Amino acid sequence: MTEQWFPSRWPAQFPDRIQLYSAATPNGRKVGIMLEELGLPYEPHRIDLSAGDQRHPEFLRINPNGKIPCIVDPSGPEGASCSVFESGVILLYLAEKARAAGNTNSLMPQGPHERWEAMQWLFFQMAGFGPMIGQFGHFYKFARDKTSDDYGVNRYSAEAKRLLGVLDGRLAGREYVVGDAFSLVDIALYPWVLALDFYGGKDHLGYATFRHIEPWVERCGARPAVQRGLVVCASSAS
Ligand SMILES: N[C@@H](CCC(=O)N[C@@H](CS)C(=O)NCC(=O)O)C(=O)O
Repeated sequence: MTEQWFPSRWPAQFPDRIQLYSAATPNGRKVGIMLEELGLPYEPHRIDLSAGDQRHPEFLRINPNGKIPCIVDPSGPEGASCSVFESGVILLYLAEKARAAGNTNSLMPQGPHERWEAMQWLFFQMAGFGPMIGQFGHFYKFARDKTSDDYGVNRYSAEAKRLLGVLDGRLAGREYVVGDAFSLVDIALYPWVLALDFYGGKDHLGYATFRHIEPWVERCGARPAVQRGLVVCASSAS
C-alpha cells in the first residue's frame, strides 16, 4: 500500500481529490479535457515550465522524467494513493477509474475491436503525431535563428505533413477517430492539431488541403467540457 503523499510545494486544499500537476500545453491539455469530460473531482496545480518547476525535487518524485502532466490520485487501485505520469497512460487510468465508478461513458471504447483500435490511435498520437508535430514547432517557430540550414525544419515539416495526411485519411467519412463517438483518442490528438496555430505553421504545412481535419476540430471544440479543459492550469490561479 502506497503511503499518501502530496508535494508541499503545491499544497492540496482538497486532498481527497485527484491532484493534477500540469500546464496548458498540448500534453497538459489532454488531461484537463479528460477530467472535465468525465466530471471527476480534481484540484489543478499549475506547473510553471519556464521557471523550471518540472525539475523541482518534489515534482521529480511524482514524475522522474520531469515533464507535465502528472497526477496523484489519493484513491487509486485498492484504495491506495497512486501517482501517474505520461499523458496517454493518465487518459487510460482516468477512463478506467470512471468506468469502475459506474460512468457508462468512460471515453474509452469498450467493444473488443474498438478497444484495440483506440489503443492503436492513442499510441499513434503518443509515439508519432505529438512528438513529430512538437519537433516541427521547435524548428519552425523556436529554433529558426539557432540552426545554420533548413535541415530540421524540412525534415519535420515533411513528417508533420505526412502525419496530418494519416489523420485526414482516418477522418474521411468519420465524425471521430475511433468508433461513432468522441473518445479519449480525440482528446489525445485534438490539442496537437490546435498547437499548429500556436506554431503559426498551418499555411506552411498546407493544412487547408486536409479537408477532414478542420470539421473534426470544430466538432471537438464545440464541446463545453473541451472548452473548459483547454484552459485548465493556464493561469497562475492554482
Ligand atoms: N510523453 C510525455 C511528454 C510530456 C511532455 O513533453 N511535456 C512537456 C509539455 S507538453 C514538458 O513538460 N516540457 C517541459 C520540459 O521538457 O522541461 C506525455 O505525453 O506526458
